[in-house]
Amino acid sequence: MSLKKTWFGRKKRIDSPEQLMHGQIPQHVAVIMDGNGRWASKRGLPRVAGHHSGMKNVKKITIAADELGIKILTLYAFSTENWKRPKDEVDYIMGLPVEFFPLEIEELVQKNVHIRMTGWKEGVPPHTLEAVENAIERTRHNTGLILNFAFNYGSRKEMTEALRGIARDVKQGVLDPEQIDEQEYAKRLKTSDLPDPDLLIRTSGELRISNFMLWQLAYTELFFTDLYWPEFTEGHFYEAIYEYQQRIRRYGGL
Ligand code: V0D
Repeated sequence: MSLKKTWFGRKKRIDSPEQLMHGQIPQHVAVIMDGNGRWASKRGLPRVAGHHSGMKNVKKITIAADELGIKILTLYAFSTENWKRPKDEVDYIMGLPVEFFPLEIEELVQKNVHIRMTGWKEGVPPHTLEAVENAIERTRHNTGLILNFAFNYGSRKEMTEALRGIARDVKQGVLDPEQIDEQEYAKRLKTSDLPDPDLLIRTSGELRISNFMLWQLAYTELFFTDLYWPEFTEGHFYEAIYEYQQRIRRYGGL
């Protein structure tokens, strides 16, 4: 059932994570968690019910990623463009970290998960920011999986700000234009201390990047599935990792 809904030909069902342990496990996996609203509409539920269901899936996939030995899981939770949605829906989404935090934090702390956030604080309601900052604080000293929420994030904004920083430094005479190289630029991005994603997963059948980590995804393997985020299970996640392993094995040593 889960297999026919993907874009790829020969699919293999992965029933247990052990089947993945013979191949390379990606260090950094990024996910565009798309299709929550459509999942709900399809079932005759309000769109916000989809976001709630999507939130529940965050923990499941986080734990699956941790158990596989993935080091960083970046989840695209809300883009700088998502503010254009109806106010009721935005308000509901902004309540999710408040709801997520007390429900999930104990288990995440105990599993040594380190929560962080990539994005801008501007425009985020104080109660939302407080919940997110609380989660970050509670897990600050954890050394396990990095659960990185891309929250109120947009890649062009990130790149434009990096460029402005470079321009300022040049103007002030502390940076010579000849010194500007990829490394100089990348260190001014919000993700400068993280390796680039090895694998990007996007759910719900859209075949776009949608202003997500445009610089960082330069060499990332892309995996698209028609499944909506709330129906994307651990099993589907394993299949995406398996697909990644086949690609790496095919092109890696040649
Ligand atoms: C909605 C599907 C968890 C995509 C997942 C406000 C969109 C559910 C969090 C979360 C969202 C973020 C930070 C944190 C704890 C939890 C979350 C948002 C949206 C954006 F510290 N799910 N989730 N945040 N959705």
